[in-house]
Amino acid sequence: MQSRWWSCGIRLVTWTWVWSLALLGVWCIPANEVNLLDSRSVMGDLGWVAYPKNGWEEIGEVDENYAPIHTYQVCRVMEQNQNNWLHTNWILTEGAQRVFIELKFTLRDCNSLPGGVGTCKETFNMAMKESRYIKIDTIAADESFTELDLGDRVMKLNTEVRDLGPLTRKGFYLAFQDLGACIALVSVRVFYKRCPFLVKSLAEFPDTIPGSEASQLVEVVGRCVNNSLPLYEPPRMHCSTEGEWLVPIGKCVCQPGFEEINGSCQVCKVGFYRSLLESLACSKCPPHSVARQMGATACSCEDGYYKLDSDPSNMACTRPPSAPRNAISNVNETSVFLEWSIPMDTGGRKDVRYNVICRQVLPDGRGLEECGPNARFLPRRTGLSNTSVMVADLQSHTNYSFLLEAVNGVSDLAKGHAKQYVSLNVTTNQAAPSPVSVVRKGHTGKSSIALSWAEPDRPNGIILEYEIKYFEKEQDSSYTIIKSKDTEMVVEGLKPSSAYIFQVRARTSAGYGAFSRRFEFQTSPYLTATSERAQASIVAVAITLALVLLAVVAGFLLSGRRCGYSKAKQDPEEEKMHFHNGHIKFPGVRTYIDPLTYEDPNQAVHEFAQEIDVSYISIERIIGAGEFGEVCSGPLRLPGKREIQVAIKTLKAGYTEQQRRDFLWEASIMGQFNHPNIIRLEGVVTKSKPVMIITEYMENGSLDTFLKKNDGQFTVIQLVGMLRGIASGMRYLSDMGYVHRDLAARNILVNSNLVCKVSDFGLSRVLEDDPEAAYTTRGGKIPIRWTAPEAIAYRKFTSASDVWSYGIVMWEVMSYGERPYWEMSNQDVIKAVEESYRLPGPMDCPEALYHLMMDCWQRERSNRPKFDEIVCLLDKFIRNPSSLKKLVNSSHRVSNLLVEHASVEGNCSTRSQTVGEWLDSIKMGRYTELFMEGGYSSLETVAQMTSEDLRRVGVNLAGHQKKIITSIQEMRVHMNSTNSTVNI
Ligand code: ACK
Repeated sequence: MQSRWWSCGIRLVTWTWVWSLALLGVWCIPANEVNLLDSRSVMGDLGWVAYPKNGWEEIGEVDENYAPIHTYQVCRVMEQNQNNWLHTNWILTEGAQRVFIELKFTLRDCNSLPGGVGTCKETFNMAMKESRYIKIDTIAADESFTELDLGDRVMKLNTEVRDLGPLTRKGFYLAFQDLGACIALVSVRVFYKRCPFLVKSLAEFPDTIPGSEASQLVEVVGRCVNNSLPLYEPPRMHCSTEGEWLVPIGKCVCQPGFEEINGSCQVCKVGFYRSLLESLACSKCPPHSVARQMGATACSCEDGYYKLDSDPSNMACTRPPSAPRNAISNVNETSVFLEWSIPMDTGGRKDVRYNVICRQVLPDGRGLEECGPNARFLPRRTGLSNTSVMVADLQSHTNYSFLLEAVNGVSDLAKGHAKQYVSLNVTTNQAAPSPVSVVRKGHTGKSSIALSWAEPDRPNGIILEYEIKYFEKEQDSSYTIIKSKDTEMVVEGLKPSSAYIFQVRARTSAGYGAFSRRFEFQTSPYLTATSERAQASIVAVAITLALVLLAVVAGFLLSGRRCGYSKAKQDPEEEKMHFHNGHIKFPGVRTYIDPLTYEDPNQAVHEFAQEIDVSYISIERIIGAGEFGEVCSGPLRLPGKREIQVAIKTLKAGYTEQQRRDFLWEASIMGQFNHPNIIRLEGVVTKSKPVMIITEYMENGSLDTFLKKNDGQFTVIQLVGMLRGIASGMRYLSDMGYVHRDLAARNILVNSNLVCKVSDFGLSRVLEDDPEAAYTTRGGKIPIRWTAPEAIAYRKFTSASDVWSYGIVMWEVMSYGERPYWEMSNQDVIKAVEESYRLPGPMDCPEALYHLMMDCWQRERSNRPKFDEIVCLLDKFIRNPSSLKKLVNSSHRVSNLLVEHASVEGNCSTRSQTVGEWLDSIKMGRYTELFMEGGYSSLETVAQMTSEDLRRVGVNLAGHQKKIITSIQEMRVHMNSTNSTVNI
């Protein structure tokens, strides 16, 4: 028998060539693995020690390239009580705390051995020693071989990998213990994984050895390559124990004056510049500007050309405009209507405005004099945006000289630039005098009333006489007219105690002006002389009071007129308040401006979006259908800029003006944002058809479809990385005072680096304008499932309602694009949410994330977390993935079950207490910081902690551990008593 088994051993050896290169695999190893030992690469004797000597034996073989194959075999299956050890040499760890051991071996199938082989084993043990031997694992073969296989010359080579850590010493031994199996150990490879040096987004990440824990991520802050800077935040990556770089956060960009070429920052050439961190490539200096040095961050204007600080850096330098052209006048009595054409040269700017200088030609060649304050300019004298003005209330029969001047934004900078005017000489006609504005009553007798009045404001010539028309009140079918050369007269022959109506008008050689308004005065009754005097003084007081009242009313009317005017024309202050939509504007914080505040929607579009010439865009393919037309993609080649891939939203033909406005509305909003997690607007095409909105291209399309396509493909940390991006974009929007209202995974776009960006800025206005539209959104679908209850009930849309929607997006992400509330009807969803039921935790969702979702779905909106808190918490999870280890309790994730909100939160008293308050209450407040850093930010997560977790967060004193654990146990009892799930 012995020789039979021995021959089996010999046959094993004989076939070793079969697993030469082909079986052992090619000699190259993955770039992120570093070998500490590879038995295949040792040229001489391995020098491993076998004990007892007749146990493991080394069979020296060579492969077809004559490279050594060190095979150790043992096959003492027929003998009882085998205990054969094989010890390796000392293996240096090179600083790795976690190593992997890859074994390749064959193992004989015991059943295939002839006769009852009672002692035969099909496993062996692997052990390691730092200070003493510890068993690593029992190794079994996936496939063992039989005599038959040997006959067929088929070797069933097994590969097993085990990981080992945390290691604490500089090195260790490995040992293999055979207890009576028939094994050939063909190769042993010990290696560790490291995240290899990487340059990503212009940041260098050094060779990094992962942490010792299996799921630990080591956060590494990247170093921006030469001539680059971090954008917003220092770039970070996370090195996993698998030696993979995960969750990129932040990035570097070339500093101004440099551009990114092949992963490094190259200086801008002469004639080129780069000013903004956000733009990528150096751009050619715009017209009329130069960059004489390399590395320019801006171009300077040629002589005679200027730039405003507020002009975009890619705008050409400009100059003041030439004079207006083709000026004509049209005289109507004492009004002149002036009209002109835009200047031949606008100076390269769109902000051309016009000023009118009005001068009266003095008689007898005495020169010119500025027009007095009486001349009225409609709409105004300076800063006219239209090419016409009405000048009214000039003097009649008078020569005027008007100078029309065009100015633009840089006119004030061009001090030495001679102003250019177009002049117009005009002679006014004679107009009738304007109406007398006030008629006053003087002494009143029982049959007479003394009247006086002022000359009309605009006599328009010499007043030849006044006509006074009067009649007894309510008897206006007959009246009397008397004339006066003066501005006073006594009307006599009146009835005592009677009310009379008086009106006065003036006459010049141009004719009569209009009558004044009606004035009512009363004659005196039959009275004694004294009482008549007393009466007169009372009347005088009354007149004074009436005049005061009149002045107040006139003032009120005038101010009312101003309001009306400014409302139409928008007073800048009023505009400002309106712009900010009720938000207080703090200096330095950019605020979203509602395009509704623009009277002309086109103006809003061009304020925030760059017009792109359609010839720079090529449409290559259709990627989807939007609400207004097709969505396409293709390259955008702007002159002097690098070609980029863009998405092109088109407005289908036959649109109405309202549809065009609604379509471009989104661009007016998107153009105001500049953040790595908000879709970037490149510009609009409005000057040709079809009208287009051009945005950056997002290779992976919308998040919901992307997740469904890649169900189960991402690590939790990758999903959290996506959620962090979305939260960061939303934090930016809420800081800007913008409420999204339609935050959902379908409105998030994903690029090739898995960066998520918030998009779709169209809905808010529809909801604003149309009360019905709360239930009929653009896609015909109601965003009820994503919308906070207060927004559904009474349209209270705030950043807090966006936080609710964010919670739903978290749920969509963690369930890989599942439809929230599945097939429940919208009405049922509203009802269930109202009754405090909430979505259950998705499958395999970390509990900490589910708690965050539940917090987003707090009924009381002030209790929901803010977006900056969400970003902060997600950052903590990423830094400390062990906080995501615990998955949601299965009772919270049964499909079609909703969860009662209170059940996850615990009762109100537990809920309202923070972790810090609880620790304070048991005098352990000093650990609050450590708990937060460890990801234990809610009492629900704390309630799951074990003593081991406590040690991990850094509670090392036994007495403190005991105190905290006791309190946690009490907390659990309390929570369990309120825990329930409900089927609806
Ligand atoms: O899920 P999708 O592929 O991503 O299909 C829709 C479609 O157009 C209609 O909206 C896709 N889409 C929209 N904007 C972009 C963009 N900026 N980059 C890539 N795809 C986009 C969206």
